[in-house]
Amino acid sequence: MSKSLIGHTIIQLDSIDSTNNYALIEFKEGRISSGTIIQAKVQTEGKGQRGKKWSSEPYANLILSIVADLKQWNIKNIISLNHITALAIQRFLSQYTDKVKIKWPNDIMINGKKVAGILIENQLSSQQQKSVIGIGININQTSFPIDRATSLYLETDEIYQPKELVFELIESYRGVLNEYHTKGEECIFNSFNENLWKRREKHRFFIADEEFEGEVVTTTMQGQLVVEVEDELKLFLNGEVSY
Ligand code: BT5
Repeated sequence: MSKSLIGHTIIQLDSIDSTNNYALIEFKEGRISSGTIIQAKVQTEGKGQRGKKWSSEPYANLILSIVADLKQWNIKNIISLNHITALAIQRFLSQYTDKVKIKWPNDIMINGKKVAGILIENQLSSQQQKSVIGIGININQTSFPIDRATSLYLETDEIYQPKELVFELIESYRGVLNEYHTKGEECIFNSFNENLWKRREKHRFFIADEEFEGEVVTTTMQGQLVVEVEDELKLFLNGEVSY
């Protein structure tokens, strides 16, 4: 059933400012249907969360956006899209290397370094629930202008073809979507939490300049991170704490 939900159409672009921007416009105008994937070889103005940037060397990496009509995908809570996407990437990368973890709220880490990021942008109204799921995965890039970044190549010593890997990512995504539909949102939510980076490990957290030690316990269906600090559970919203 889920085969038709995602990846029935893949549009390959040579160069674009942002696959998310392109997908948002095309989806809004009705020129592409739910499940279509926009992949780019070069992205010049990649977006991260809250005005941040995603930088990706030309031709080296997986840069794509998936458009989804949440009614067609039968997704009840929009946060599940986050869980499904993170797990799909985590499982896809775990075919090549271990220690792949999900760093709340939207990063994928290998050995403590960021290998992938997710940017979900929604067009919600009473009539429609459309989402654009942007995914950037570092594949063959060898050096980064930022700390704590890595690629599949750096972790496995092998070069990959992003054009071929996209099919494996789609397979992984279909598997997780299918699990969501057969086993339910709680099962996906639990898997997301089981794979959290630094879960039940002592770690340093920051709120602006204030530093404290704590342990990631879980996340909530409202999207908060639950951290145990000196025997107390504290809840943080996206952007409130860094670690
Ligand atoms: C993200 O934001 O991680 C979301 C990234 C989503 C990128 C995809 S690519 C296809 C689609 N089209 C778009 O325009 N975007 C999506 P955030 O959690 O805010 O992280 C951004 C931060 O990650 C930056 O401020 C850098 O510190 C770091 N960063 C930037 N490029 C990176 C890279 N290639 N690898 C690792 N870290 C990176």
